[in-house]
Amino acid sequence: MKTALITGITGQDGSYLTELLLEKGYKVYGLFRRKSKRDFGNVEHLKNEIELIYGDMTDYISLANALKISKPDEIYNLAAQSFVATSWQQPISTTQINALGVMNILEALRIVKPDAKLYQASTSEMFGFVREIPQRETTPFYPRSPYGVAKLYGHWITKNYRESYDIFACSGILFNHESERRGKEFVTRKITEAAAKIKLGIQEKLELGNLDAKRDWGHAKDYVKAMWLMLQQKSPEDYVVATGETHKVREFVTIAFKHVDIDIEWIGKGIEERGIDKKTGKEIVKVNPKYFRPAEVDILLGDPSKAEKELGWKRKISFEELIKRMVDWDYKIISNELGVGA
Ligand code: NDP
Ligand code: GDR
Repeated sequence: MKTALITGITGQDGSYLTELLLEKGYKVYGLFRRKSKRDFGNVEHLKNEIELIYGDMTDYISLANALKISKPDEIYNLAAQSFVATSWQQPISTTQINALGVMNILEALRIVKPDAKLYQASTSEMFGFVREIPQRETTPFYPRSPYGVAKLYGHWITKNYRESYDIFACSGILFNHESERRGKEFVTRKITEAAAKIKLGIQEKLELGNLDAKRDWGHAKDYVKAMWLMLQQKSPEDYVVATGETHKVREFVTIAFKHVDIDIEWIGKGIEERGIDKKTGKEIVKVNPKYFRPAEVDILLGDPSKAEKELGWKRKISFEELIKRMVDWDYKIISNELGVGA
């Protein structure tokens, strides 16, 4: 039986990865932060099948201890302050977690369990300002947020430890992946939740920032398979994981509302742009500049050919199916809360 330690186990990806590893017969340990209100996040339904160890990415001792207890064959370092917008409000803690946190886990691995394999959660945010489209493993980096800059440190220090100490450490450069378990501050979940609430008559309007931002969106369930595959290879390498399709935020909104039978007509430009319900003439989407970012990543579009060729990875869930699943989920849970059934 193989053993894995997952940092960030309570997050979106941590929960899908836990399900995958349990299915494969792994013993799964997770790093768990102390909170004033005990909350298992996305692994509430799995808490009896896993072992949780208290720790924090900024606390080296706790990581060394977690490795000592779990003796993992594989470490998946998914823990991060993962919301880009917050990285301007909390630049120092974001850097401590997303950059130095990676150094901490690498040092813990090197000292306590040097034969463990490590997966580092790198991101397409490292590409940032457009240098090449589509973006691939060789595209130059130009991050555009404290989050992206900190993640780039994590990416390079992982590569450096691999080259310095001959350890098995690799990074997956994952493009945006979403799901029914996505945090509600991220644009996709904010949209699908609003579509359900507006349809059910408990929300008037959805306020968004940059509707022209383009993202390469996949489903998290597909993406955690790529993480596992990377650690099953003979030698550690970095891979882009993406769908190879890009869509504007506006398009995501149109499809999500269409799924609850609301046809949107877009009128106006820039901060005056509005989304109108064609049937009722009511304004349901509005731009609010408070959601604009100090520096934006305009377009992300990944080229997953290396992962497809070398890992045999392929995404299964399409863009439309992703939106449908998220809207259906939000509609169901909100209807249940309202007691109107779904
Ligand atoms: P989530 O925000 O859903 O989960 C983040 C996890 O990190 C949570 O379990 C959180 O724990 C934990 N965490 C945060 N800070 C600390 C800390 N100081 N010490 C220990 N744990 C901490 O993120 P996702 O699941 O979406 O993403 C997983 C990883 O992949 C992240 O590193 C993210 O940056 C990266 N990534 C994500 C992409 C995406 O589109 N989802 C794309 C590319 C990369 P708690 O519950 O206690 O808050
Ligand atoms: P992102 O995800 O920054 O790409 O990072 P997010 O969903 O927050 O933003 C995507 C794009 O939508 C635009 N946008 C809005 N975003 C939010 N959150 N709220 C809004 O109201 C809104 N309106 C427009 C944003 O400006 C942006 O262009 C995610 C995270 O999971 C990171 O951890 C990960 O590394 C990257 O994806 C790849």
